This record gives sequence, structure tokens and C-alpha cells, in this order.
Amino acid sequence: MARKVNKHVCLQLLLFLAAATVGFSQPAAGWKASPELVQKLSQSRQDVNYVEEKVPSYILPDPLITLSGEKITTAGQWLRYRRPEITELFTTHVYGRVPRTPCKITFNTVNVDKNAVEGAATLKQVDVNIEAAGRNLVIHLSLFTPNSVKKAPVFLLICNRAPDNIDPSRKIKSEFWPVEEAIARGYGMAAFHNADVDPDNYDGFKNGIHGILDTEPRSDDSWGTLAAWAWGASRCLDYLVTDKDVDNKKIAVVGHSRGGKTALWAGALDQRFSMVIPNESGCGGSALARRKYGETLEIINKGFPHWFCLNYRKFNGKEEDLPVDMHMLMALIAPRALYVAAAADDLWGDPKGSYLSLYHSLPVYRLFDKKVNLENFVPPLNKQIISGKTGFHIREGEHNLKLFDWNLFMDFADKVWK
Ligand code: GTR
Repeated sequence: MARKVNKHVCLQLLLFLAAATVGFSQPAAGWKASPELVQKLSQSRQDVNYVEEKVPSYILPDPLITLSGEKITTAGQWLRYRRPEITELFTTHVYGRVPRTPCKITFNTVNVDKNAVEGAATLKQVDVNIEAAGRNLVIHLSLFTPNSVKKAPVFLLICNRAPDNIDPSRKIKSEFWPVEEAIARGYGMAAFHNADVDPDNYDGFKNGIHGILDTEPRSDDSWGTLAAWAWGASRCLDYLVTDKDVDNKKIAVVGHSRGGKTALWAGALDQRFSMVIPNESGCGGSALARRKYGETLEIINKGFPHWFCLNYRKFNGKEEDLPVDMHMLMALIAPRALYVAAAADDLWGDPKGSYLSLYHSLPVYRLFDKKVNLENFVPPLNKQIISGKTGFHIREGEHNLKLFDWNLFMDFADKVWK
């Protein structure tokens, strides 16, 4: 395979590092954090950096140089050598390892309504049943597919908000999961609630799927709750790929915030997801850790000690020692579709750092499609940018998942799935 590092590769590495740190400028046309907001947030939390000028200079690990120093130059080498290597690094140091406990997965369709959404859609409610060592857990999956489409592309939402937001009866309608709008555009909508898979609190990993699959004592790389939710998304996908009304080559995984971190990891691991959409996923998701802007590793590991594996805590305040950064997580999605979204008021989630992750994943996308190229500055507010199978927008307003965002996800899907 690839040649060992020589002078030429060293030069390329230097150029990459220079691009990673210096080549990114922010012209007036692009988005910049509002100075008033920066000031307000800085006053409210003096331990958090919101000032761009105070971002430390950093060097990103090169996604195209293997741990043994070999340069990856082709898509084949990437898929064969470097992709598994980076997946393993994220497993060991960030999200943790799924135990190998055998389990039985079965699907039970508990409700079908062919006349949902005023006759425009079919609703199926499916219990995804997981059974191991005499214990079981049920993920309640809802799926709406448009009656006008033979095999519909589907968005699967990992819902991290109250179950009302994914109400299958549609008595409650939330922009968080706009079923009616998606159906009108020919898309299917599926969702499950993250707490069905694992509770979102630090319970010593006694409950949820951990309580079922964790048979060995926990170690520093045992899976955390984000990895558990990602695993749950894949079990829902196990069902979706079998549904006759679903185009199983066009299934996107979508998540907001902690759900967005989960969507990225689920999409990185499970290549059956043909599109991955992390919305405002911030620290431990789309934002570059080395920028230490907004929420940092130390803050997230203290606030949410159950989300990541124990090893991740070793990098609290030492982000520069991480063998990975989030551009490499995004690179694991290549050559599949990846759409990253941010919100202007969500500086906690570092919109610029999220765009930079996407931008620095592009060398890997280019192994598959030479033409992929995004601007080297954060795009203007509310403007979608798309190149090849990658896309981005930054919406005005607060941390949330809104119809505005979904409409742009669907515009992106119209483009890359047609
Ligand atoms: C915050 C957390 C973020 C983000 C968010 C959410 O409190 O610090 O990382 O995940 O919650 O999920 O809404």
C-alpha cells in the first residue's frame, strides 16, 4: 500500500497543518458571532471561552496519514486501512465499545394506519424488541411513509426531547419532527425516543440497554450512553431496511444536539445510513475539540458523565493530545452524504468549529469525488451551501431543531438522492 513518509509527505503534512490553522479566514460575507452575544455569554460564564481571538492555535491530526505514518492516497486505501483505524480510535477514546453479548432482535408491528396524515401517508408503529440473557427492552419506532411514493427515502430522527415531539397520533405537532411537511415532499419520517434505549442520566449503567448487554465489568473503553443510543438507531435501521415502503438505500439518520452527536457516531459506524445530519451537535459532535470554544471536554464530561467512555476524560483540558478530532469523525461518513447544521445563537455548540470540522473532512471526501470543495469561511446566515455530498447551513436564532432546518435538509436530500 502507501509509501512510508518521505520528504514529500512531510511537506504535504506541513501544508495541511498550515491550512488547518491559518488558511481559514472570515471575510465580511461570511457569518461571525455577534459581538453583543459574545459579550453577554462571556459575562454569564467566565470559565467558558466565546471569544474567537482567544481560540488557541492548534494542529489537527491528518486524516490521511495512518498511525504508522503512511500516506493514504486512494479511496481503496482509506476504506481498507485508515477508516477502520480512525473508527477504532473513536471507539477507544471517545464513545466506547459495544459489548459482544449476543442478543436477539425481533420486530412486532403493533399498529398500521393506511390513512394517516389525512390519507397522504401510512403510519406503522413497530416494536423493536431486544432480548439477551432472559431480559428484554423495546424501542418504539414510528414510521410514516407517503402513500404517493412506492419506496420512499426516509429520515430517522433520534429524539432526545419529550416524546410529545414525535407524537405518532399527530394530535401534537412539533417542528422538531415535521411529518406532514416531509410527507408532502415525498419523504418518509421515522423516529424513536432515545430513553427507550438508555436513560439520559448517570445511573451506573444499570438500566436500559447497558443493564441488558453489559455482562462484563466495565473498563475505560466501555460504551457510554451516546454509543448506546447510536446502537439503538442501528436496531431501528435493521427494521427500516426490511420495510417494503422504504427505499433502503436512502435512509438518513438525523439528530439534534446530544441526538446530533449520536447521529454522527451512528452514521460513522453503520454504513447502511446513506445520509447523516447532525444538527447543532457541538462538543463531542460536530465541533472541533481543539478550539476549546463554548462547551469543552472537561465541561461535558463533568456535566454528562454517562455520555462518553471513561478514556475521554483523560483529555479534559488536554484536547491537543486527542489522537482524533471531529473532522475525522465526519470523514468516516465519506463518501456518503453529510449535512451539518448550526445556529447563530448557539455559541455553546461552536458553529464555526462545526463548519471547520466539515471543511477539514473534505480531503477524505475528495478521495471519492475530486470536485468537492467548500468555501474556506463560514457561510452567511441562513444560506445553504452544498458541494458533492456535503452541505451546511447556519440558521439565525436559538439552539433548536426547526422546520427551517428540516426544509434545508430536504433540499439537500432532493439534490443528493435524486
Ligand atoms: C447541553 C449540552 C450540550 C447539548 C445539549 C442538548 O446541556 O451541554 O452538549 O448536548 O445539552 O443536547 O440539548
